[in-house]
Order: sequence, then structure tokens, then C-alpha cells
Amino acid sequence: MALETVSQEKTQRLEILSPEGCIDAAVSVDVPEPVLLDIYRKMVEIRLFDERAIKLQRQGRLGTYPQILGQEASQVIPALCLEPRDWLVPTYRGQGAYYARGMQLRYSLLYWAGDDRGVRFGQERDMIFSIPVGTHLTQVAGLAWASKLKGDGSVALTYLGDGTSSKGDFHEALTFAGQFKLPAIYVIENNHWAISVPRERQAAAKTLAQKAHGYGVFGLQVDGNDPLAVWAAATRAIARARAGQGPSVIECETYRLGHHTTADDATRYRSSAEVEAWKRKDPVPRLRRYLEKRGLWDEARENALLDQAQAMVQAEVDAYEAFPPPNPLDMFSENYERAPWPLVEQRAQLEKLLEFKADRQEVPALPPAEGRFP
Ligand SMILES: Cc1ncc(C[n+]2csc(CCOP(=O)(O)OP(=O)(O)O)c2C)c(N)n1
Ligand SMILES: [Mg+2]
Repeated sequence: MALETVSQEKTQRLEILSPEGCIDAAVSVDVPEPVLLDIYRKMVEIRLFDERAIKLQRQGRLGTYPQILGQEASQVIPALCLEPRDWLVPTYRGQGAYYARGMQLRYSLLYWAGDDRGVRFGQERDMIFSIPVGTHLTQVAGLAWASKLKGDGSVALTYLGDGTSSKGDFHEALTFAGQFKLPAIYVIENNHWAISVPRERQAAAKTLAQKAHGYGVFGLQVDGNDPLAVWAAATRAIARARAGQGPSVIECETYRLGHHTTADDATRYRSSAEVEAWKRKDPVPRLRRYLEKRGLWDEARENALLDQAQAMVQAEVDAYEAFPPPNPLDMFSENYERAPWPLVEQRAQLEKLLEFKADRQEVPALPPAEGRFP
């Protein structure tokens, strides 16, 4: 009888840029200059948008909104590394990912106003915001499987939170993706909180990246507030997937600087000292310092970017508010190829109601649906 070690996977962590914007020469990475500048611009633009969206919600001009403040690097960069033919499946906290792929932010505002025209932003390989946590993970395995069967060279990249990595969907998706060696990339945005549940209480595992090993999937933890490390990890995972080497899990260790959503008050369950400590690792000034050190950025360029970004955000808000009100009857469309009878009846009832309202007549009481409900 012998006791042998049959598996000894190690989980690595990648960090390249210090919070002061200095580079670790031993693991330096060669991000092309235009890409670096594009990453910085997009992070700044989405941050301004995020701030504005919060104000709109507080003014009653937007519904519940999930901020991405502090997570700009882990949001924007993986999506930016994709090609147009690739699939992107963001979560509800996905504004940065969509924006990196070219979505006009007016659609994000429409979506968070509860208007389903917000999902018609015209990028057919970007799936819609996933509100139920984790249900998209197996769908991503499905997209990657289809891509492998077709041999079209595309990959599927998705995001999930630290809390979502505890769900059964994650297990099912990774089992499948690992077994079929699929071109799928799972980016865990470990922002340290799942609403009010801290990361420490979420899983006994030391890292979330190491979970990948149990499925035969490549797993790597990166400093998710380090734009260079996120870029290096994302490009590597995408290249592996495209070369037929299978799926990856990238755990981006970052921090949700804001509330869970505008419906939350995070001061009730976490200390301001914790938040302040994470502000020092903020990815946006971190990259700016690095760009300045390389002579690629200065005060004048920063001011020009802020002016241009403010104008872009204002134009998107104006475009959002200029949309004509939605037709309430739209809620019945596109759910079924052939709608079941209760929906057909309800639609007819609503249509009648809307006609009465339009005529300013008194609204009649609706007749109950005829005895077919249990
Ligand atoms: C299936 C399902 N269960 C519960 C919820 C309610 N819910 C919304 S966000 C959330 C926590 C998610 O935390 P995490 O995965 O860490 O993502 P984060 O919000 O931090 O980005 C929960 C439980 C949901 N949206 N869907
Ligand atoms: Mg979280």
C-alpha cells in the first residue's frame, strides 16, 4: 500500500502594477500603447457614467441601478480583449463590459428604467443583462460548445460575482466546460461582497480561482484593480480558448466601493475603514500614474478626456430621455411564438383599458377571466 500525491495543483496570483503605478519588471507585460490608452479612456468614461446614473436614480429619473465603482478594470478589460465574433455574457453589474464592446449607454439607462428597449442595442453576440445570479453560466458553456462544434474560432466570455461562485450553476458549467474542453472564459469579479455577505463567509476555499482545478479547468487569481494584470490574464485565457486548450477561470480580486445597488445601504454592514483601504488601490488613478510615468498622459490630456467624457454622458442621458414612452402592450410581445390564452386575454383587456384612458373616459371594471384558472 502506498500513499501517493496524485494531484498537486497550485493557484497563482498575478499582480504587475503597484498601487503607486510602478511596474514589477519580473512579470512585466507588453500592452500596446493604443490599447493602454483605450483602457484608461473607457475606465474614466464608464466611471463618469456610473456617477451620473446614481444621480439620475436619486432624482427619480432612473430605476434601481447597480454601480460598478472600483471594478472598472475587471469590467472593461476582459470585454475589450474580445473580437467582434466572440460572445459576451455580462451580469446585471455589466455596464463596463457592454460599453467596452461599443454599446451606447442610453440603452443601459433604458434597461435600468425598466424599459425592454434597453436590450435592443444591436450587438447580436452580446447577451442581455443577467439578473438571476448564475443562470447564465451554463448558457455560456452552451455558447462555447456551439462555437466548438461549428469550428468558427469564437470564444464565450462571461462574468460572475464571488457570491455567484457558490451556486450550483457554477459547478455544472465548469464540469461541462472542462470535460468538453470548451472555449469559455469565466471571469469572477470577487468584489468581496455578495450584497451583505462578505467573501470570508462565502466559501472556505482560500481563493475562488482554485475551484477551477477540480474541474480540470485553468484557474488564475489576479489583482483585479491592476489593469495590466487583468489584461495579461484575459488575453492569455482568450488565446488558450481560441487555440483549443480549453476553458479558464480568472478570479479578479477587486472591491465594490459603492452600495450593492441604489436600493442598498452598505454602511449598515461594513466599516468605512475597509472602504478607505480599498480606495487606495483604485484602478483608475493607478493606471493614470503609470501612463504619466511613461510620458503617455498629463494634466491637459486628462482635462480634455474629462470634458469629452462628460459631453458623451450628457448626450447619452439626453438620448435616453428623448425616447418616446414605451407602449405597455410591448410586455406581451416576444415571450412566446404562440402566446397562451391567458396572455392573449390579458393583452386584449389592457388594450381596451389603454383605449379608454386615451379617450379620457371612465375606466370600466375588467371582467374576470372566464373560469379557466384553477
Ligand atoms: C437566482 C437568484 N437568487 C438571488 C438573487 C438576489 N441577488 C441579487 S445580487 C445577489 C448577490 C450576488 O453577489 P455576487 O455574486 O458577489 O455579485 P455582486 O453583486 O457582488 O456583483 C443576490 C443574492 C438573484 N438575483 N438571483
Ligand atoms: Mg460580489
